[in-house]
Amino acid sequence: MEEEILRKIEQASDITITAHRSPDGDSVGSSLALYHICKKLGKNVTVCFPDEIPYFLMWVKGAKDILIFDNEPEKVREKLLSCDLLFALDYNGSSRMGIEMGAVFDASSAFKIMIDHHTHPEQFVDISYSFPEVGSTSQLLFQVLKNANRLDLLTVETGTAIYLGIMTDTGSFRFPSVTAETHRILAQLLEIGVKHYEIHENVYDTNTVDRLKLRGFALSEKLEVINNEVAIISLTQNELNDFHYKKGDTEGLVNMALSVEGMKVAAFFNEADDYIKISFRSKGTGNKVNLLSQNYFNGGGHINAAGGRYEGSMESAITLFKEKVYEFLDKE
Ligand SMILES: [Mn+2]
Repeated sequence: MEEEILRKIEQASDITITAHRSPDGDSVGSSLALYHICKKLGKNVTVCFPDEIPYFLMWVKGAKDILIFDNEPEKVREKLLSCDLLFALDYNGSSRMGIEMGAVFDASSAFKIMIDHHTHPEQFVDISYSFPEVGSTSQLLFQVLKNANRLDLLTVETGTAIYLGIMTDTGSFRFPSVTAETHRILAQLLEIGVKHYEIHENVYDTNTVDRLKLRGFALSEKLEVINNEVAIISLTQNELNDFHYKKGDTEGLVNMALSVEGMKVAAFFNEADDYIKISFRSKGTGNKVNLLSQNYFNGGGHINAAGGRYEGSMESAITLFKEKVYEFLDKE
């Protein structure tokens, strides 16, 4: 299948790459890695995202050229409809881009290829390259190159983007999804000149004073631990406004909650315009937050990292979580 994917790229003249809403390190990393690969093959290629990229990923080469549907819907619509090859990276159903952009994707007559690692892919593409057991889409992209015998296409830019995606989707190489193969790939990336320390610095050492204070407030005033195994942090619109919240400021807070000794699950509740946005994290293979989110919070994801949304008040969202979370915990 990998050779076929490469063949499709080589046959195409105009390629568009899409990823899910709320871009993260893996969607940005895999999209821009593929973007550089297509460019190296001499293709006309554009990356189109539904909404804006968080500030801590803007340094990735090519990020500034990404078209954003929320800002320029007509341009993005035109790209999706006029290209002859359309990629869906790091998501597995067109609704993950939002209803409007998803509808444009479905309406496009381009040949469609999905490369993704989320469970239960929908049938919305011509080639479905789906590996739910692999930790990141960026790792899958490396796998595509390797199995198609095209590692010659790997450059420092491509390798940097792949490293970024693997790093952010594995909690810096610590989730159970990390395998010996993941480390072999990382080693190969370092061998071609990827500077891992710069990637870590660019992503994790970019705080503003407001952001640090918001995080301090969240941890000292809003962290709740239940039964020594479940941790919750919630932030309302007013609280976010007090610290001049900018997109990305609460990134990773849920992992800090999970870092309390003994925690099996952590949840972060974030009041958005007209709903509550929730991030779930867990440890081990028996605490399945993807199922919790699928069943009660209109979302999904992976066993150890999932997202969801709740229509209603913050209080009722937290109450529902406290009621249902134990159904999804390891019973030992
Ligand atoms: Mn991913």
